[in-house]
Amino acid sequence: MIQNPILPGFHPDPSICRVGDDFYLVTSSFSFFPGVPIFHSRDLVHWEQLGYVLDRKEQLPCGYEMLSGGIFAPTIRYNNGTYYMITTNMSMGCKNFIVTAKDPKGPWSDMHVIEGADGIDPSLFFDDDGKAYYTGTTRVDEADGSCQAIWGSQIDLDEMKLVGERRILWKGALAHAYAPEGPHIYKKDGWYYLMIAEGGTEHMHSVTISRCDTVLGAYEGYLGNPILTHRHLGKMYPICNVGHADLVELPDGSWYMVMLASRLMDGYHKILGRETFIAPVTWEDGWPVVCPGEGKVSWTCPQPECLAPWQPETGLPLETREDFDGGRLGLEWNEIGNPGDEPFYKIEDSCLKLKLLKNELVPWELDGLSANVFERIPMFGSGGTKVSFLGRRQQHMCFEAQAELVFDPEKEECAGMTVLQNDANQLRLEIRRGEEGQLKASAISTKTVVREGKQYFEETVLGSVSAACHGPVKLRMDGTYTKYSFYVSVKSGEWLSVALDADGSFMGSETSGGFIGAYIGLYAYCDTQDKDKYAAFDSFSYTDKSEVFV
Ligand code: 6LW
Repeated sequence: MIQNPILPGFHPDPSICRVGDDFYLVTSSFSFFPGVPIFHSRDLVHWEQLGYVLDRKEQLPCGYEMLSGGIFAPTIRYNNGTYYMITTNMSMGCKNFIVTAKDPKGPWSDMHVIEGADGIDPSLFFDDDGKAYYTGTTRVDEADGSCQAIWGSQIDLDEMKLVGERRILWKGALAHAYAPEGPHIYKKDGWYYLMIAEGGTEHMHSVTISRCDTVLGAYEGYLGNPILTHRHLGKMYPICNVGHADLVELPDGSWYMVMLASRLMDGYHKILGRETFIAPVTWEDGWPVVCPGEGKVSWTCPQPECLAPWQPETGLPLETREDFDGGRLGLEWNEIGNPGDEPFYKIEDSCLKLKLLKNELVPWELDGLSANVFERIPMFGSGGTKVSFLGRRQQHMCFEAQAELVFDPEKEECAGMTVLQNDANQLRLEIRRGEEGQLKASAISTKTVVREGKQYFEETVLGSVSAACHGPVKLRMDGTYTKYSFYVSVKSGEWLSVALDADGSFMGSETSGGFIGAYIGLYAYCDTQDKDKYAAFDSFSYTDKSEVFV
């Protein structure tokens, strides 16, 4: 059996390709660095993370301010000895670019920006005659206004240039389809199939398909569209937002689909963001049937019979226990925005040391701006300053995170642990120097509220405790569905509660907007200036407690 989600936690817009017995899968990463995580499997059941496609600063210009900027949906394809990853960097002004590699583990090339390729969600298709094609999204003018559509063009991958005429291929299955996007072309039995997502990436998401006998012709929609959606299942069905998919053919001619979907917690809350799921596909009368006999994505699906059992050496970075004894961080750790020239963290003396930078974890510069993420992204370019944050995805409904902090803060300095969603939707356990010189731990929530189309940040202190000591101090966060509890300990074994069962439901994408899922992170800053001083974390652990905290 394959267990869904195959990539738990924030892993949206999956794209998959098969090369012989090996499957490779990439997902979107927005403003997190390194970008575009790449996964490998040989049986579609077990997955390992190979690394990241964009792991050099030159490949990922983006700022720390806009978590939902940066890298949108990637596509991975293989042709004739070369792997191609094509995607959009929104923080570069919506530029589409390709990187290539001979080995999916890397190194991947520098960016090749495709001039004249507008829109998001680029994909590549290699035809049998050796020609390659680009597809993406664009806007077209219609008699009754402009609408989004899927366009295509031949592309010369030696020159990394679009060639020939550019054509509108399809506008989606519905008469006025909302957000036709995420296109991929496949060829089967002489037909070109164009599969896309429609309905927007939240509850109304869906997968639709069309076909044509020429690659850049006018595609005709399938009468049975959508071929997959969960929007008709209502908001009680525990897997929702199903859409943005990619297909892969197995060696025996059977097919599977990977797609994004979100798991719900405590009602209709999507704190984990959009995750990667998988489902079997059959073909009937020349069209795909997804999850035959069931019509919806389930928690398990049959394992492909033609693939030999396989166990990866490393697997996915799901749980973390770090004493920071090694020289480098595990693959699960991400920072926000381009790393720049000056490292803001170091691993030294068996500690992770975060520099006290002036940028706060709450990007106050976004307070009062448009609530529309697409209007905000262009306001912040491709980077500059940093925020001192390192985090990993929240991948489980219930978890416990702990860190040991060795830090003697001066008045305007702080460090802590956070669960962070889009921009200013976050809960923090923050350590500062109190008025009387004691150490003070506070649990703080920052939430975005929208008024008249603008977003405003509201910050609330949920609880505080003080201790007459200079550290070290242990921090603990327990997440139980939408509730988060915060504790500190200055004596071994004794936990003091700072805030219990704080409401985290506002962090779900259904209210917080944007495209991210929750991260559990460590951070440090100084209110007044960048300082050449570090907050040291001696250990960090993130543990799945789904079986325990129920
Ligand atoms: C992505 C678009 C989408 O580019 O959301 O779900 C956007 N689909 O295809 C960001 O992930």
